Amino acid sequence: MVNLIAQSNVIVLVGMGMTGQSAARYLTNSGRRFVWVDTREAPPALDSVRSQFPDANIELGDLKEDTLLAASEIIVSPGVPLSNPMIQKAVNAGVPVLGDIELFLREVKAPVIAITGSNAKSTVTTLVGEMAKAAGKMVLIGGNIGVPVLDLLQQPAAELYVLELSSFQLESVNKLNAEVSTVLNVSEDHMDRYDSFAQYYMAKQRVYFGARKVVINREDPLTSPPLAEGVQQFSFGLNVPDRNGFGVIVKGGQEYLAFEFKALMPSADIKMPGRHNIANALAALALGHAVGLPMESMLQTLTQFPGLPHRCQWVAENGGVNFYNDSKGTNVGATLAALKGLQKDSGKIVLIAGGVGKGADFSSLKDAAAGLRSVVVIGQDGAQIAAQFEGLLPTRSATTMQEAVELAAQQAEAGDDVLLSPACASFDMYKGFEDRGDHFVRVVKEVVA
Ligand code: UMA
Ligand code: ADP
Repeated sequence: MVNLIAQSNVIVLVGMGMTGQSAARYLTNSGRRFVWVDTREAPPALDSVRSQFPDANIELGDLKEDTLLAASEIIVSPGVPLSNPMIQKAVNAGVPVLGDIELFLREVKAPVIAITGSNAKSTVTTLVGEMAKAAGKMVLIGGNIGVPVLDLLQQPAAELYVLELSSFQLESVNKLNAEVSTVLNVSEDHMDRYDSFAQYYMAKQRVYFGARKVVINREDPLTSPPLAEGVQQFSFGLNVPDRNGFGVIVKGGQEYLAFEFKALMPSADIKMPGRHNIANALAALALGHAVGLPMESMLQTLTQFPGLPHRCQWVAENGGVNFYNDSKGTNVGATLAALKGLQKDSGKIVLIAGGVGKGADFSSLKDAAAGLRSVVVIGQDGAQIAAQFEGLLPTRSATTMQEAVELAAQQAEAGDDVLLSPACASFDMYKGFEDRGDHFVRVVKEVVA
């Protein structure tokens, strides 16, 4: 159907969060008119928006058909599902619906590295950014990591952009045309937004549309693009690498990172903790290699980059028990990776988990039971997690983080680890994963003091 009213040049911007505000700055700077809508009657950022954009034309509450159908384009924030019936009506009427990533791509000429995956996105994005900096490149990182991409345009142009992209952001991208794209891994997440796992997987796959090179995870077939003809393919994985592959090999009893058959450096020299971070280091090497970053400086970066806070971050040691903050473990796949990543020959893990489950199936957490001493659950969906371990392990329930840490500390034995890796979002008890992790760190420091 033809959009009869698209002759108007008024853009409709949906959402007043970080993305909406950056898009409003971008549109204002380029002298374009827009109507700014938000489906909440009182969005949290409303006062700040009104003071930053005193002339903005704002509409609050349910999306209005007249407004949407009169738009030349609708720019949606990632938190707004495209399945919203009003947005679908606009799509069916031929109004172009896009996100901030598409607007950014229209402006940018430099190569883009596009990174998605259910987990490890922020770690790999930051690490690739650090590698590029160490190689002397003018690089900017942004996207789902918390820096809206349109804000990157306010800075001097970069030689390379490294973007962390969520499935929500990818839904509204038509063709990314990245220099190199990767899906790091795919496991269930955001099942409260998607009708099926297949739909979530398809959103992730959009990162490959138009990519010149791709990086896949050899250990996760869901990361392969369906059609890779004519596209250069690199891979990573915690196994022996093949052609164009990064992996690990054992030489003289020592494990090395390797490219094809060539040993690069002992994997023990990576500063980030845990085996899952060896996989993340290999993914970053593959992405950096694909855009021509020098190997030596990339390896040097791996010996210095400590990892990000809230991702298997070491907090304290007390009586032979180490405490780790993995508050960013917000889905089952992340928690399983953290548990496997920290596993040692001696000692077990006391897991603190729970929060908002986002409709997840927690049953695969059982696969990690052998490495666990016990489980302490917190939050709204904690009981669902405890139920998985019934008859397998001791479980306890806590109503506060303080109580959870105290219970975990009591149960841990010398040589064990206490790990906060909730497999859940935090919004039942906290403002976000940082708030939850910061609280855990404070409580641990009090408890072990
Ligand atoms: N809103 C509506 N209708 C809706 C939903 C939201 O009007 O149906 C409005 C809200 O009232 C609010 C605004 O939209 O005013 C919020 O927009 P948003 O939810 O898109 O959030 P932003 O503040 O723009 O932040 C987004 C990402 N958030 C989401 O995708 C939910 C941020 O990722 C990202 O850092 C930021 O853009 C910059 O790119 C956060 C996130 O939780 C960290 N991402 C998810 C994840 O990592 O699992 C995908
Ligand atoms: P994202 O941005 O995708 O959420 P992060 O780098 O912030 O990724 O890491 C989030 C969580 O994912 C970590 O706290 C950890 O629990 C888990 N994780 C880290 N690396 C991996 C990996 N290679 N595979 C699966 N899970 C991982």
